[in-house]
Amino acid sequence: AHLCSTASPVISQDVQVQGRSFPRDDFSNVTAKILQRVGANLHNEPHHPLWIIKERIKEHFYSSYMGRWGNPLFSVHDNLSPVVSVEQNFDSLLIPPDHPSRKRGDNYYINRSTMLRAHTSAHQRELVRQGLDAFLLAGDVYRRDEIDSSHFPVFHQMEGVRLFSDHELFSSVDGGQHLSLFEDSGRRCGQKQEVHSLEAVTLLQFNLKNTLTRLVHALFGPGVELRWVDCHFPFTHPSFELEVRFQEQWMEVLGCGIMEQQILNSAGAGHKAGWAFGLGLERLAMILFNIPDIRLFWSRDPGFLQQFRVTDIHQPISFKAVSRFPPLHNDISFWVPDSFCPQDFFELVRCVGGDLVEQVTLLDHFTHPKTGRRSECYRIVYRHMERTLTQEEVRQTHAAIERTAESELGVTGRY
Ligand code: FA5
Ligand code: MG
Repeated sequence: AHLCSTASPVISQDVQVQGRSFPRDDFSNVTAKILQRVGANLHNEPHHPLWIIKERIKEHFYSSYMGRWGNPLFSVHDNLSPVVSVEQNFDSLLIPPDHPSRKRGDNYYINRSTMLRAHTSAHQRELVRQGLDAFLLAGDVYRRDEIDSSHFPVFHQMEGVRLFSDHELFSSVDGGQHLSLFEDSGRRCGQKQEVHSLEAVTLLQFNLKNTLTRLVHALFGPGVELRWVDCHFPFTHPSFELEVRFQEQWMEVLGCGIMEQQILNSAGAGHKAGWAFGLGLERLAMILFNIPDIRLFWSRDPGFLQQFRVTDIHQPISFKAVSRFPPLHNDISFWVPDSFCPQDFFELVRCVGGDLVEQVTLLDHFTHPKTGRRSECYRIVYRHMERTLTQEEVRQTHAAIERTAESELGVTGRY
């Protein structure tokens, strides 16, 4: 009877998404709550803060990068369906079969072969295959992630890709006509892939970081503090993350890197090399408009949305940081079965607690020395975005979470 079948999906019915029907199997874990958000396309809703940030990024790229005929260099795509094949989301990006990012617990699978995309990178190969050399792609993405003020199971990313031929990359360099993107006897190392020349990677990386630094300065002004962090993605090498200082903390806003050549080869662009990035639109909008909680992007409250009704996207938005209503918290501890995974519990909390839940954190865990049984304790922080919650409301929701965790996840309460 419950909307949220995390542990035991109903095997009988098909999964319906966007008027299409998919057979359910043992991998299906997408919930009705999540499916309701498919098609909301907040990034395409005029005046929504995610739309404004998308439009500002588009404008920046349109006005800063011209093609040979004075046309915008980057084409923009924002209407690709979030329903993708598992092959697109992972294999096409060289993500190995046993890679942790494929875990059923971390993704929304429609079934074993189809899923809600976990990142906009899922479309890199198809757009390169279409012959595009420079594009931006915005869309909704879905992850069973942790729960806090900067993570939400549905969020929005913008992907950017730019490819260069030998000539395009080296023509502006003195003596560049003698340089080449590729090198025969190269070796993979921290700096580069085996097939790339060091000159090519140096210029590509400079172009990538310069492009993104200019974007961040265009969005936030020259005073913004940012830093580059080395990291790893299976589809780029070398790879970096960009962090921006926000409310006394470093907030990760994007991942990027030099595209793995094998992806370009398989997309029919083997004579070019390029970079890619994927940025979080919510994260940038939170910094720009000083929005304290990621759930606010789903608010239908006119008091919130009204503030973004500007006639020109560049008009400064005097967003009054919404006054936050006080939080209430309540802890829950239980014995967990061996099959237990925290993401299943997070999903259940999302289903039962809805948008009242601001954060779930693991407070404590221990293993009984004699029985070997494992116990975990989570703190759930409740806060309504538009009013003060009552103790009674929280108590009822919390009790419902306890009951559902017992019946659906097989945990034994210690309350
Ligand atoms: C990726 O998704 C890579 N596809 C990015 C990429 C693209 C790398 C192209 C290289 C080349 P990551 O999982 O770090 O990486 O997510 C990218 C950004 O999405 C993050 O920096 C963050 O801004 C945002 N993000 C990630 N998870 C969430 C979430 N649960 N809620 C809101 N924003 C999120
Ligand atoms: Mg990351």
